[in-house]
Amino acid sequence: MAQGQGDYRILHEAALRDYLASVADLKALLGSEPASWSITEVGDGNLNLVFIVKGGQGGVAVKQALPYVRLVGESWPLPLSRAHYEYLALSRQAELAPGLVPALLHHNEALALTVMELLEPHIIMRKGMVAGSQYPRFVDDITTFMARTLFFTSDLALSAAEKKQGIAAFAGNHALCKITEDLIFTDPYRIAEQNRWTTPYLDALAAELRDDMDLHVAISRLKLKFMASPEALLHGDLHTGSIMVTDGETRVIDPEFAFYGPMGFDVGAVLANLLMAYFASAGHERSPGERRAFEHWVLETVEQVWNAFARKFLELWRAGAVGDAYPASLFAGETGAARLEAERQAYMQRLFADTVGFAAAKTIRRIFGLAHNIDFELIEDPRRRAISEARAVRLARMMMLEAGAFPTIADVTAAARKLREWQPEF
Ligand code: SR1
Ligand code: MG
Repeated sequence: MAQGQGDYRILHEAALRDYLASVADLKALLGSEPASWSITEVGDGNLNLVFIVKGGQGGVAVKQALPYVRLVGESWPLPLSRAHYEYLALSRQAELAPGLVPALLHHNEALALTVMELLEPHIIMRKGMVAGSQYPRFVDDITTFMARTLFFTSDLALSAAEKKQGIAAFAGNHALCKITEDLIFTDPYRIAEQNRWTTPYLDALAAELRDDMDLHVAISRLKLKFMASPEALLHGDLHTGSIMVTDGETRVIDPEFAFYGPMGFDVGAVLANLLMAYFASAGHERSPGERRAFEHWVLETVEQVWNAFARKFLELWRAGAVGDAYPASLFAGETGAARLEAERQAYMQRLFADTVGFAAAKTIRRIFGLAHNIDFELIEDPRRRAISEARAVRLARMMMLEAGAFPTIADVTAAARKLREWQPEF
C-alpha cells in the first residue's frame, strides 16, 4: 500500500502494538500474543520516541520521529524526513562497518518509524562512563567505524559521480544541519534564549565567550568548514550518548544528523565527549582519587582513538584508493609513491587540526548551549559541577584558539591532565 505524509500519526502504546502485530515478520519475531507484549517508552534523547517491545520469543527497539523537537515541544517543529536519513545512513554504515550498528528490521517512511534489533544488555556509553565503567572494545570498534565510514564515502574511495550522488542523497537533511549550525557554532557565543549554564559560577565565562572576537572568528571558521566541506558521510552526532556498549561489543546508533561534511566533526565529537567524561569524573568522586584509574583509562582512550583511527584510515588509503582524488597516474614510480605518502601524512595533520577545533566546539556547546549532557548534569553540587565544566572549557578555548599548541593527541591529553589539577577561583 502506498503511504503518503498524510498517513503519519504518533504511535503510542496501543497503536504501536496494533502496528507491530500487522507486520508479519515482526509479529513472528516477537512471538506470543500481541496483547501480552510489554511496550516501554525509553527515549531519553532530545528528539524522538523510542520504545522497547518484548514478546514471548524476542524483542525489538522502535524509534519514531516526532514532528517537533521533543526536548522543547511543539513550538519547535522538525521535519519527519530525519527518519528517512537515519535509515539511509544506518543502511550505508551497516555495509561499510558490519556489526557496528544495530540491525535494521523494518522501516515505514510515512510513519517516520524504524524497527531495529534490541541491543541487550548494551547500555548508553555515556551512562556507563558516569558510573566510572571502562570499555575494552571501544577503541578498536569506534576507530573501525570511523575509518571505514569516512574513508569509503570520501573522494579517496569513490568516483566523482558516486560521491556527488551521495551528497545529493543527504542534502535534504538540512534542518538537522541547521540545528548543529545554530546550537554548536552560533548560540553559545551570543545571547540566545535557550542557552543555559551553571550559574552564578560560570556567568563570567559565559560573558567572555560573548565578547571574545578571536573566539568568534575561530568558531565561525569551524562553522564554515561544517557547512561547506562535504568530505564524507558523517554520523553527524557521534557523542557517547549515540554509542551503546557492553564489555565486548560496541554499536553506533542514532545517525539522524547524517550528511556529507568534514570528517573532523565526527572524530572531534568522540574525543570531546571522552574529554568531558574525564573532566566530569572529578565531580562524581565520593573520595579524592577514587576514580583515578577510570580517568587514566579515559585519557589513554583519547590518545588511542586518534592514533588507531589515523592508522586505520591510512591503511585503507594505502591499500585501495580507487577514488578520483589523487589519481594513481600522477604518482608513478618511487618518487611519486614518496610524494603521495608525504601528502597522506599532511592530509592527516590537517584532519587532526580540524578534529581538535571541532572537539572544542562540541565541548563549549554542552556547557553553555541548549543541550547539556549527563556527565556534568548529574554532578549535583553546582560548584563542583562548575569546576569540572570550567576545566573543560579552558581546554576547549585553548584548542580552538591555539591550534598550534596541539600538534599531536598527546599534547591534548597532557593539557587535560594539567587542567584536572587547576582550581578555578569561584
Ligand atoms: C534540539 S536537539 C539538541 C541536540 O540533541 C542532539 O543529540 C544533537 O546533539 C542536537 O544538537
Ligand atoms: Mg541522538
